[in-house]
Amino acid sequence: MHQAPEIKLQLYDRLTSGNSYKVRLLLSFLDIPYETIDVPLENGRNKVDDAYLALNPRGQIPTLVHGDVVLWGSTAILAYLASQFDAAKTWLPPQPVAIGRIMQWLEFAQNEVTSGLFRARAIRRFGYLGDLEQASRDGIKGLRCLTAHSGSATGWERRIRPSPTLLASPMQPWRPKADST
Ligand SMILES: N[C@@H](CCC(=O)N[C@@H](CS)C(=O)NCC(=O)O)C(=O)O
Repeated sequence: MHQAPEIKLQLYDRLTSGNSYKVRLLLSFLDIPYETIDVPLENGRNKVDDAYLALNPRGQIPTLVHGDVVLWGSTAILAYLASQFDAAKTWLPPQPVAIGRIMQWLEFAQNEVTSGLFRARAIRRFGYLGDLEQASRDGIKGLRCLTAHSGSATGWERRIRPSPTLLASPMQPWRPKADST
């Protein structure tokens, strides 16, 4: 059982944001109470002011505020939440191989998935600038890599770890959404 944090977490996000969804998933798995602050979208970009840019110089979402700790970037936020609130160390196990494997797929999510599935959806649904055909091709390439290799990742998880780890969350946003743009 996880202990609720003494200081309530704030998550700047938006319901349609896949990177925020990763964080909401882990918060929910860890049963951590939090409040959300909606960052509106305007012409395909976040509508942010100087106060928000002081929290997150990239102007992106998600951003997590936990007392004095301010973090942006879904990968960093996932690692923080798992390290800070998962006493059982299930989600981010301390073993070197586990950390390496998890970081490997989190990196994949920030590269192939971002330049492919994420970008294709963002262009089609939110009017991001970019080459939709190239993003779709990159998305398919990423999916092929995921299909070919995630079997070994989950197989590895099953052998070494009986419980899910952070490997479970970074791919989730794009699976249902890849078809629903
Ligand atoms: N690498 C960042 C990417 C964050 C990102 O691209 N966020 C999108 C929403 S999913 C966003 O803020 N888009 C609007 C904008 O950039 O103005 C992460 O993993 O958090």
